[in-house]
Amino acid sequence: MARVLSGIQPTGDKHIGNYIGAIRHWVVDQDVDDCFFFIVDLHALTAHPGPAELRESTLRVAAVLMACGLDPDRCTLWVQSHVHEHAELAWVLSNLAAFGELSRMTQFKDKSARQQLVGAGLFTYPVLQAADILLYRTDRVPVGEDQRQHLELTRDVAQRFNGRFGETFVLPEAAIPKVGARIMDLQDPTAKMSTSAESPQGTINIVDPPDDIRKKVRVAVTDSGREIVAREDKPAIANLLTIMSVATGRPIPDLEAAYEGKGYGDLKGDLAEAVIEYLRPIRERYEELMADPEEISRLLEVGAGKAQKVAAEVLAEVYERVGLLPRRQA
Ligand code: ATP
Ligand code: LTN
Repeated sequence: MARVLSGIQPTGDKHIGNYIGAIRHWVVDQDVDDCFFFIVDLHALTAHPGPAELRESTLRVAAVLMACGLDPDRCTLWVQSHVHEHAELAWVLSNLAAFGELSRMTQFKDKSARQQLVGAGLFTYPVLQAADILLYRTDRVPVGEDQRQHLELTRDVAQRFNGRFGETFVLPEAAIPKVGARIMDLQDPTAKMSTSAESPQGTINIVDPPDDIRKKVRVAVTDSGREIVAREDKPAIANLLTIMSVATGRPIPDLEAAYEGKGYGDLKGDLAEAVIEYLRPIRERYEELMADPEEISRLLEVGAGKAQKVAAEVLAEVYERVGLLPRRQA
C-alpha cells in the first residue's frame, strides 16, 4: 500500500478550491492507500494569527475535513504541533536547504511582499513542509498546483540527505489533479482562489450559507463577449465551467454544448444552485460535528498517537545518521 500524506492550513474557512483541488481526492485515497492528513498549525504561525483565532480555526478545519468525508477510522488525522517530531526534523533539514533555493520559492516571494514583519519562519516554511513529508516516508502527496515547487524542494533535500548520510528518506511524488488543481478567484480570474484574497467575495467557502453562494456567483467577474466556452482568452468563464463540471459531474464540452445560445446569467443561476447542492451535505455534517468539539479533540488525539509512532521512529534514525549523540538510557 502506498503511503499518502497531505496537510492543510488552519486559516480562515476552507474554500471550494481546497475541496476541488485537494480534499475530495484525499477522501477517495483513504479507501485505497495508507493515508496521513494533518492540520498545519505550525505553518500557520508564519502568517501571525491571533492565538484565540488560531485555536478556533484549527478545530473548525478539523470539523470541515471530517464533514468532507475524512474518517479517522480509515486515515490518520491529526494536528501538526501535537507531534513534536515535525519541528525537530525541520531543524535538521534546514541545514540541507540552501539559502538561494529558499529565496526562489514563489510562495515566499508573494507572501513576504504582503507582510510587515517577514519572519524567518516564512522563509523556512518549505523546510518544515519537507520535514512533514519525509518524516512519514511518504510516496505520494496529493496537492493543488501551487504546491508543486515545494514538492520539488522536498525531493532535492531528501536526495541531498540520502547522498550524504545514506538511504533514509523515500522520494515523494506530487499528485496534482488534471482538472481543478487551480480554481481561480471569482473576482479576479488571474489569481488562485485563496483564503488571503483581497476581497472575500471571490472565495466560496465550503460551509458558506446558500444565500452567500448565490450572491458570490451572481457578482462573479465575467469575460468580454457572450460565448460560454472554456477558452484561454476566457479565464473567468473557463473557471466557472470548471467548477460547474466538478459540481455536476458533467464534462466541460457537454456544458459548452448545453449553454450554446444562452447567456452568462443562465450559467450563473445554474452554477449557484449546483454548488449549493454539491456542498449541502458537507455543511450539514459540519454543523453536527461542531456541536461536539470534545469529540473532535478526542479523534485528533487518537490521530496524533498513530502519527507519532511512525514519526518517532524515523526521527530517531535521522538523529543517529547525522551523528547526534544518543541520550544515555537511565
Ligand atoms: P492561502 O492561499 O491563503 O495560502 P490556501 O487557500 O491555499 O491558503 P491551504 O491550506 O494552503 O489553503 O491549501 C490546502 C490545499 O488546497 C493544498 O493542497 C493546496 O494546493 C490546495 N489549494 C489551495 N488553493 C487552491 C485553489 N485555488 N485551487 C485548487 N487547489 C487549491
Ligand atoms: N504548504 C501547504 C500545506 C502543507 C503541506 C505539508 C501539504 C504543509 N505541510 C505537507 C502537503 C504536505 C499549503 O500551503 N497548502
